[in-house]
Amino acid sequence: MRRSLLPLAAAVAIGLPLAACGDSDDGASGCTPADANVTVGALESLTFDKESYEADAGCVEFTYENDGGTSHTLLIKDEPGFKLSVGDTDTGTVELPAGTYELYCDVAGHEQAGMVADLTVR
Ligand SMILES: [Cu+2]
Repeated sequence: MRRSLLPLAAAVAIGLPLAACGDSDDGASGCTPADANVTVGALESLTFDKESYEADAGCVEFTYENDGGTSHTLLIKDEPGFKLSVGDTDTGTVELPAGTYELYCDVAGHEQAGMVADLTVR
């Protein structure tokens, strides 16, 4: 009897963390964007599609689009709760007060190659 319960326990143990991970990924910061959507493109030349981006203060939704076949990430310096990864496209929200921020890709070597951009939040 004991033995037959083990596979079920294992499935539950494996299944729950996966579900929790998916949930936290969807609602990364939990804020609901007004209509401040910033679209950032990752180019095969290891740069973003612009040198600077702008957003309205508050809950900012980012759409990250990959133009090539190399995997990229999108992070905001000093905002450790926010990270997007592509792939193809990814979206996420983050609460940002007015200020100046720096966007970057943390794939090894990409920031040094030029995957950095300014973000001005007004
Ligand atoms: Cu990159």
